[in-house]
Amino acid sequence: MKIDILTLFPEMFDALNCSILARAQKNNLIDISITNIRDYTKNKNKRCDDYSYGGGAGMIMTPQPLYDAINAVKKISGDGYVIYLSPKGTLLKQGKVEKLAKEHNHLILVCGHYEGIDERIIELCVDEEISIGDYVLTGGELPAMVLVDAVARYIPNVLGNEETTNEESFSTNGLLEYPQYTRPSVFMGLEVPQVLLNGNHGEVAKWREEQAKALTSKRRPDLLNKDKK
Ligand code: 4H7
Repeated sequence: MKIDILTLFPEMFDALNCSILARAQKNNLIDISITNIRDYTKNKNKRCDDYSYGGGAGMIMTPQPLYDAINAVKKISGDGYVIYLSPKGTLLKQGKVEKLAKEHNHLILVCGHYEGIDERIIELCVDEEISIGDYVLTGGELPAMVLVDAVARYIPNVLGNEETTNEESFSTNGLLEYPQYTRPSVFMGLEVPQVLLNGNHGEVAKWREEQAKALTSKRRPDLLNKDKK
């Protein structure tokens, strides 16, 4: 999977060079390129923002450098699915993450900053507008990293054996995860539930399922009897 990220703040993406995503890049399972939108401006002062037509506080990202940057990265693979991260987008869910990972081999993520981008870029270039949640951020960079991380987990061999995804929240059963414990068996006077120490796999599976169901109905009843798309 090829992922191009277009941003005015490329340094933020150093965070992708850690842990599982660093290993996935080293193993050529994902190829992440960060493009500084400012490198494409034809403005003599390298400005990439301008005032809003109609007035109002805050600056808008100017269309020319974005248009040229998007078309430049599209040329590399001949194509690419362009996603704009914005609070106005469709809410990102696990089902969408899976679909993006399986249906595309080149994603182009456009990160807006300030008050966002000129609407004509959305009209001309953007295939899909996605929000990672109902809260406001200073830029689309963190949402882009969230999307990269979530998508990468569906790319074959990105997760090692120890990290596989089968029983986790949302992935198979749409429930929240059961509580987990490791050594020691008593910590600060708190004991690990006895059923987990007995070595009875059937009992363990039953307990975990009960815990997952109880937690989900208490905390996220909206997830019960609901498809994940
Ligand atoms: C694009 C358009 C995404 C990017 C508008 C981005 C939350 C999310 C941004 C904006 C984001 C999300 C403009 C929204 C200024 C906030 C005060 C950057 N915030 N801005 N507004 N939920 N912010 O995915």
